[in-house]
Amino acid sequence: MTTRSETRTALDHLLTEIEHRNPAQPEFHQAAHEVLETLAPVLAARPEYAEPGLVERLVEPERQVLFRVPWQDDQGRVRVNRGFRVEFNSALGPYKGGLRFHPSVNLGVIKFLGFEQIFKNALTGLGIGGGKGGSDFDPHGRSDAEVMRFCQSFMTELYRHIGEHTDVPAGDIGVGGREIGYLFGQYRRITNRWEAGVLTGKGAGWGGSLIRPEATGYGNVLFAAAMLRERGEDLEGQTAVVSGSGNVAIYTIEKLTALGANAVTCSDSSGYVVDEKGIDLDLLKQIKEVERGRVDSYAERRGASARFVPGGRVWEVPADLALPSATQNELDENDATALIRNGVKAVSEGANMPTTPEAVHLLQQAGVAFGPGKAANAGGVAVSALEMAQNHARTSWTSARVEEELAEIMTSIHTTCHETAERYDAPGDYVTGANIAGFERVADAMLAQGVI
Ligand code: NDP
Ligand code: 2IT
Repeated sequence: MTTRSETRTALDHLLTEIEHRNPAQPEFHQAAHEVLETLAPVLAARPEYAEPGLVERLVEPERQVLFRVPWQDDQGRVRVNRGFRVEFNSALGPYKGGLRFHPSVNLGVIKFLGFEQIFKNALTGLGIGGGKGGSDFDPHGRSDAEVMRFCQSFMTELYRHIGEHTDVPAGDIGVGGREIGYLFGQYRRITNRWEAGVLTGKGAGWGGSLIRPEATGYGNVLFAAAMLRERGEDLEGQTAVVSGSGNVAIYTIEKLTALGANAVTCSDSSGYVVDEKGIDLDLLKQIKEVERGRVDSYAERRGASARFVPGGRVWEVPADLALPSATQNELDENDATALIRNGVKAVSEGANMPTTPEAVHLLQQAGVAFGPGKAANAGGVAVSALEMAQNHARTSWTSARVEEELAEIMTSIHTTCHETAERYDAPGDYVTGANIAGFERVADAMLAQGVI
């Protein structure tokens, strides 16, 4: 019988080895720590999982693809970016996860995202494995023609690694409907196949699912509402701070507003906007989705209720709820301290790993309900899997049906995390609950499928 402390020592050794074998990948180390540090109770209680090799296989991607992406800018100059696709784990289904185009992308960032995706996808209860990809290409300030040429070059290599039964990419930072369109077009041209299920996040008129653009933000708000319900509260009348102003942030604000909360902030890498009257979504969508502009122009056009704070972080604005929806490590110890001082009740992660480990610890110690991204933002990938199901059946569902399924999935993820945390003596700890529940499902499949 292995004790929890023996298991913990073995996991510590493994974490040291992970750092040694994957040098200069701090985000991947952080994600591995965050998961492995919570697994001791389940490995001690279920000896079959402690089998040598299971966790070691789980932290090693099944396949990693790195490639050159040459393209020409509008002046005819040749640019060279780097492309990535990390196919992390396919025990539960084809690799599934987004593509990120952002200058900060490197192998460690893609591995952290791919690793998180394994557990997130397992939590949805659907048949999807975990993967992630992207490029250090920066779409900001690029013309549509440049973005198209980049996407075509990216797909000219990526196409040989993906497919509806193999690996199904989607969007993430810097990759939305426009990019998915260009990528799909090039895939179709190269392969001469209408293979709708090879990418998700497609346009609604050509194989995309209704509600996929909204799904991550809507799902996160539903998860936050479920956490509040556990405390006998609801969203009505709560003030919320939201970071980011992209896909996830916009639909987070939309759902918060629809459910009676007041979302008072949004941000981008230039700073944030606070709007006492609540964010005007028509204006924000116009600036971000149509004009591809910056948030300071929101403050300029909105009038007296709004102001722009250059370089600041939204967490200094007093609120009942915080929904980080921009990027990793955007909410640190100082931010957590400010949120706690202002009486925050719940933090629900729309982004992937936006809260540093120290900040998570502070929030949990202070009794704040904390929803980790792999549970709280799983609505996006869940609706991607529903898009795959619709593509496979050559049908399309109404938005009401997709929304209903999304709501059921988010409630079920919340219940699973909550019950699993209780089962492992960590009541109210959604981090432990999400990690263990996701792990159990993947580990069972890996054990059944042998050493591969
Ligand atoms: P978008 O590209 O649509 O928006 C990203 C937003 O975050 C922008 O406002 C951007 O500002 C800001 N941002 C990005 N990087 C930084 C940075 N380094 N510093 C400050 N601000 C930054 O991306 P999404 O909304 O799709 O993704 C947001 C987060 O949600 C990511 O963590 C992503 O992994 C996660 N996520 C996304 C899902 C989806 O379905 N799209 C599903 C689940 C999670 P700026 O334009 O100035 O860079
Ligand atoms: O982080 C994520 O879950 C996503 N970017 C969405 C992935 C997907 O395949 O829809």
